[in-house]
Amino acid sequence: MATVSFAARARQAWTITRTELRRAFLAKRGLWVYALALLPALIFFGHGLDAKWDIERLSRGGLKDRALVNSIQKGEAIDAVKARVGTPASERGGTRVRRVRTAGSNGTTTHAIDAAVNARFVRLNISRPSYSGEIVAKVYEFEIYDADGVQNLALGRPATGSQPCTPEQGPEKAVNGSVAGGKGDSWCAENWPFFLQVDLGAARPVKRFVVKHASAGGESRESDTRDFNIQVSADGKSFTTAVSSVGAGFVDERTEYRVLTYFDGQRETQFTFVDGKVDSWHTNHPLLFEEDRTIFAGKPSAPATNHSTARWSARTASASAGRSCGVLWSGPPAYHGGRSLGAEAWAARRPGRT
Ligand SMILES: [Ca+2]
Repeated sequence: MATVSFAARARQAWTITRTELRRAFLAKRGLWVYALALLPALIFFGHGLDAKWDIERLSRGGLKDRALVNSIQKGEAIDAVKARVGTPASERGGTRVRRVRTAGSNGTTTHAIDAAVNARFVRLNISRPSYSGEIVAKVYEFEIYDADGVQNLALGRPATGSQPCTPEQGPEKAVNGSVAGGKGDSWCAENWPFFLQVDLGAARPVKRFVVKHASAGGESRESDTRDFNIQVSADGKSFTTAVSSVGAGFVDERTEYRVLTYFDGQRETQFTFVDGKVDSWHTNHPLLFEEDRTIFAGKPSAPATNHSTARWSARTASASAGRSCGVLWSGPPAYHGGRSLGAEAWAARRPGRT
């Protein structure tokens, strides 16, 4: 019986091994399993890179002492904070402009001049006919008073103006003494230039003007006249401006927002300033493996060691104590650090500032 050499056995074994490897481990249809197996590692790697870039970006402004950052209090002025804590890692902001109605205007604006002027012709010129952007001027009533302010001198006087929207909405409807009759109780015009002129019959001292805009007649406030002026004339040819006005009882309410971010090497804290004062803050750890692990495990319960438990309790206590997370971040944000977190996980990631 011929003896098979060791080398021959080894060759045979290697050939079989190679065949098996190719068939079982390197088959194309099996590659997706490796890709799937690598996925968690890729996610962690990506998160790590993301956190690293975050930390580099945040560190550019210099690291701040944690106690100093923690000392920032609600209501503190932005200049005081910068002077005390230093230049933030980032600063951004903006302005929110909200148009609000001044109380009690009711679609009516009143314009008084310092001293009465003699005028026979009074002209209302409209440069921006509405707040909505609609190019339609609507005036329900235009009233003119002298110094004692009792008698409406414009009432029932001859009026002229831009071509009306409909024959029922002529200039005379702005001096008929009422606003309650619906759209037919207003002067309406759709073509430039927008003007309404009243002839008082003779030169008279005038001192006060009242304009009742669209909403005084029950239409939308957005249809109220936005910009206009009032001119007076003795002869109907040369006019002088008596009143320049912006807005039918609206004021622009501006709110300035700034967000300063301070970084102490581990935590970034974003302070939101409203009109220059600290209003709220929010703390975030760019990289905190302990908490990440807990979140991935899906149970924000207390870790085993006493040391960790103490830290954990401190965190959850301060989180549940409702440290202001303010206007911009009220409630548990649904998205954070590149992935979605549940409410519990969010609470766990929200460490106290002390
Ligand atoms: Ca009217």
